[in-house]
Amino acid sequence: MINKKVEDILNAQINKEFYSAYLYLAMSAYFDEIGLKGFSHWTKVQAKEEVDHGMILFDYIIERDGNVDLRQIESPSKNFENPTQTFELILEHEKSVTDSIKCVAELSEDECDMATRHFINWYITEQVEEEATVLDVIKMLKMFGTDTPILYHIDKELAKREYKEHSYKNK
Ligand code: OFO
Repeated sequence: MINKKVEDILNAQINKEFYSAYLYLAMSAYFDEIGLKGFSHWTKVQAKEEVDHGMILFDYIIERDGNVDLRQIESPSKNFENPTQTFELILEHEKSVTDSIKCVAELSEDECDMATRHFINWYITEQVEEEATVLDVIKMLKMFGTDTPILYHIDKELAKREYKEHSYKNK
């Protein structure tokens, strides 16, 4: 049986991952509205990955004989002004997710739940990758500018992103 404090923080993390999916979907809709199909695709793929992140936690809690507690998901922000500002919001958001993952690691260690401490390592690595990928896009937008022909090429680049399913068993 999983430690109750650890179970609680994992359930809170499920909520954050599903909120992330909502946020990326809101961004995907925004990019679609302004005609950036590649940006829209990229954020939609990310939304699917966020659902996977939530589901891995879900399956892990069940495997540890814990109780999954699905909490209310907040409405995502719709404060999107342009691609650069939106990607900066993504980076800010992912940094906050990284912080909450660190709290899961810290608590599981404090509670001597070494299985969860080990399990959460996958998320720590995933966050490094996510922040780096987002930063690459921001650098691209800042380096090349956002004139229409440039944006057109960046959009084509982002359209190439492929969805790779992650699950508890194949993460
Ligand atoms: Fe789940 O990594 Fe982003 O939020």
